[in-house]
Amino acid sequence: MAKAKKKAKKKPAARSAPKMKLFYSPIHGFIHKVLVVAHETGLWDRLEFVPIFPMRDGFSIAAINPLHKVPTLALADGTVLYGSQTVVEYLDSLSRKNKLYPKLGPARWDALRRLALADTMFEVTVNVALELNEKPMRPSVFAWFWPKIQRGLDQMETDAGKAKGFDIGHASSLHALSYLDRQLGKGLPAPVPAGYDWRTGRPKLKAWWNRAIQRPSVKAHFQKEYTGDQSAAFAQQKVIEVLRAQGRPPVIPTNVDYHPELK
Ligand SMILES: N[C@@H](CCC(=O)N[C@@H](CS)C(=O)NCC(=O)O)C(=O)O
Repeated sequence: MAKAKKKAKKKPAARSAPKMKLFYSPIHGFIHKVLVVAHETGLWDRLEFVPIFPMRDGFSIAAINPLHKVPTLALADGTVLYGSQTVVEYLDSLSRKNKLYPKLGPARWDALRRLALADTMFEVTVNVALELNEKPMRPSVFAWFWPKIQRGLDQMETDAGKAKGFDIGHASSLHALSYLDRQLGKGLPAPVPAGYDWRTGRPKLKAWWNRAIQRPSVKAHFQKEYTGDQSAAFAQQKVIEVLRAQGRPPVIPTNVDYHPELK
């Protein structure tokens, strides 16, 4: 008699690791370095996205990050990481698929230099954008910061001529250039020329950008409207979950980090 077929043992359902919470600003016309890294490293599905609008009432994350800045990453055990450089390096360290930080050696130092260049250009552009809210605006701010952006763009043009692969410096360059595009699109005062486009006179950087924005890690979020929950209630619930994981009272301070005059 044929042996009775052994009943296939039912495999216990694979327990999926609890997700990390990424508090970030879901501006769709902007290429987020952290999102690019999450996608490139294969960790996208391990993240729960929590939209934060740092200047709006009800969105304070000061209870879990004293700086109240995005991006902020909360791990399942309540550990909180902030500073985009910390967050991206942490994600990269988890990656089994693809690493964006080259191994120790000249390629790593070059990637870190380009990361610093682009991150600082981004921060300079943020300062410029904040100045737009001042009444009156201080012309000295634009005069001081604009040459840094221009020289940074020229360095990016040189770097684009030698670009190989895609590393953390490249992810940050997309972040800085897309944010600059966003601000230029709104119009910036002198000495920024009207209608300025960083692509003019920088053919290598332009060609690199055109190629890089075709990457799935960029297409996954760039120019895509965020469709998830963007409410303050959702953001607060997620901050409370982090506080609980830390064993702290789930209380969110109200009316902090709210600047109605800033956009
Ligand atoms: N150096 C920080 C800068 C982050 C940053 O400036 N984030 C802005 C949003 S683009 C922010 O959260 N601003 C709110 C605030 O400063 O209160 C990083 O790289 O993470």
